[in-house]
Amino acid sequence: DGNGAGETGVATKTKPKTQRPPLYKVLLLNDDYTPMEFVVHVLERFFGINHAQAVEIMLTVHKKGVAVVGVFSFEIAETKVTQVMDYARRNQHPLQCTMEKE
Ligand code: TYC
Repeated sequence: DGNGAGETGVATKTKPKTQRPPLYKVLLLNDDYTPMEFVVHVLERFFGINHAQAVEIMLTVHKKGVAVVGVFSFEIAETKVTQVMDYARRNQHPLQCTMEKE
């Protein structure tokens, strides 16, 4: 069963591996045109982030170029990216949102 070194000899132990689902980081990218207030609104609306935290994250993206806005299962991350991209496009802003495996 993987917990011995044969009928005789030195005993070994194999650790049972707990299966965890892979997680995905959702990233927001900086650009020169999307208004700061729009980005703050997106963070509040689609990620449930409070106003003060949303301003902080927006400024991090503005200064550093990118920031992680949340970590989710594949399906939730994909939904967030689609929602943000659709909402930005509907409002004619070039805001980019993407995801990557953690
Ligand atoms: N750089 C934008 C500006 O100066 C603001 C901005 C912040 C845009 C974060 C996108 O993900 C972003 N208006």
